Amino acid sequence: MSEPTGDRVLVTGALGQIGTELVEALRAKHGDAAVIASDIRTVEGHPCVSKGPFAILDVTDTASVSRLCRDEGVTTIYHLAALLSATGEKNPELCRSVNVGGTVAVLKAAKACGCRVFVPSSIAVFGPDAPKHAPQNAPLNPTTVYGETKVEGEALGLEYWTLHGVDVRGLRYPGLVSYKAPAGGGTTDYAVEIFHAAVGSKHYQCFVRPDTKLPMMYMDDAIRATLMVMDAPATSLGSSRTGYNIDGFSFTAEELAAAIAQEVEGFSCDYVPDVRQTYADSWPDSVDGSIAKKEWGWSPAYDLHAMTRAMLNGLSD
Ligand code: NAD
Ligand code: AKB
Repeated sequence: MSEPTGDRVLVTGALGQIGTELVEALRAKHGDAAVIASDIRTVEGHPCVSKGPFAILDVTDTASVSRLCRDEGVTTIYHLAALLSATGEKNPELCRSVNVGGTVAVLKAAKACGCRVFVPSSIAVFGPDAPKHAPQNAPLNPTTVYGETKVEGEALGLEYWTLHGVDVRGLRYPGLVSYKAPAGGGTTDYAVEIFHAAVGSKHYQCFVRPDTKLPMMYMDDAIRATLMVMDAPATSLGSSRTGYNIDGFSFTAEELAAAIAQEVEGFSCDYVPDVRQTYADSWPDSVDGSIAKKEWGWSPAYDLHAMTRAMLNGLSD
């Protein structure tokens, strides 16, 4: 195990797809005892719960968020608790309450306790009027409630930085692909579910059209980007600090199925689009990550084939 760094870290929404791997990486960096995983629920045997401090924390409960930060001497918050697009569009009120209300609670606690904060954004900030290869600075007019909450999250982060000096940073994650935890109710979940089907029944019924192309990223790259942006000197970060585009790679659903079929004999996929197609159609095909590259050196390591092999190996172990 590594030497403690002196940081005291809180991760909200830690039992989700990203938190499962981010807590592991943060505990390797700061020491197990220095990273408090938290979530509104618990899962028996989950490594975030069994391998270090864990707290039940509802991020919409402003007083509890502040109390935990103060009592535990938290110095950095990774705020992952949120509802993703598919779940969020089914319950817009709860989506706004958790995604915006939770972010306000975390920023208030950070201001009071002098914490640094990471708040993830998403490619869902873009809407149909953004170019299909989305630049860093494009019109942000999303057509999903989830996307609106992400635009609001970026704006709140900038407000707390400029008005209150809270060091808030964020990334517009693409769809994330990983095997250690299930995807959490988003539109890009098909790119995760398809691998589970490939190692199981060898057949997947995909809920978007075969030509649906979205920006995606393997989780190892997403965790590396998160640690990089948080480690970057504050002086290198410009006005995109709460919502950097980060490029991974893009593929259509059909290209993903073909990449899997190259590795898994007999794998097949059919396509029955549902309402999530609408959300996917409103998002870009790819993003321009050149500002992240220039300001803090972002460069992805995985492409479609490296990710496919890593996913299949991970699920077969
Ligand atoms: P997830 O759905 O897998 O996990 C979210 C966690 O938040 C869950 O464990 C859930 O129990 C918890 N949660 C829900 N309501 C809560 C509340 N009121 N208080 C505390 N915890 C609560 O999500 P994820 O994929 O890990 O995403 C984390 C963040 O990254 C979110 O902000 C999401 O918008 C963003 N993001 C994710 C992706 C992706 O592909 N996974 C892409 C872009 C952005
Ligand atoms: C979702 O599909 O909702 C997320 C995201 C791109 O924000 N994966």
